[in-house]
Amino acid sequence: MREPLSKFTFRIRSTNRITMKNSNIICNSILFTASSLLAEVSNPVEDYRKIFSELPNREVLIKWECDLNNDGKNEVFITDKTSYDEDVKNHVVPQWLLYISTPTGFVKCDTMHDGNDVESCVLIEINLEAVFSGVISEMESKRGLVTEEIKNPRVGDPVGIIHAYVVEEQYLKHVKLSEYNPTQPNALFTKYLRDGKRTVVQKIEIKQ
Ligand SMILES: [Ca+2]
Repeated sequence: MREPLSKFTFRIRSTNRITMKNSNIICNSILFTASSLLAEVSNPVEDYRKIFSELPNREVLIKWECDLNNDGKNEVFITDKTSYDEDVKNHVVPQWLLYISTPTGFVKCDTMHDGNDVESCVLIEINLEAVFSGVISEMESKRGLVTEEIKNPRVGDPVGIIHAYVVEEQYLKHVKLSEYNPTQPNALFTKYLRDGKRTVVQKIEIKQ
């Protein structure tokens, strides 16, 4: 089982993404986060490039959108293509920065509530091949997002973890819905993530 909140926080991973260069980017991002808490932004892509200013100017970004808080305006998830490709190559779930829609723009999601814990500097790991966006009965029938990560420990069976997220005002609420052996049937997987149920995510490459 993963350590409880690691997937949502900037973390050091020896196998991917967080190289020395990226560590600097992240430190800068944390500083930026502290100084811009809940500041509204009009353009998430521009804001992402500003935050990760050490990325090359021509770095391709990847974004996808869905309306998590049901206000009729999509939330925006962004990462950079280099990190995304590296994560996919290493069979690691890509990490996304989330921008939550507001009536007049977006706010960067900096906070996640997980039970009694509150995490800041939020990056969310979402496997685009296993996403459901819609009403989640296990989350008080609010609209949100369900996704699954699969862990393959060196010893023992694989572990499937099904996560649910809903947007509460300007923060994210997370609940782990299920942990199971993905070689076996799972009612929540069937309910949200099987063929015909899951949401097909269209990711868009942004070249400048
Ligand atoms: Ca929305």
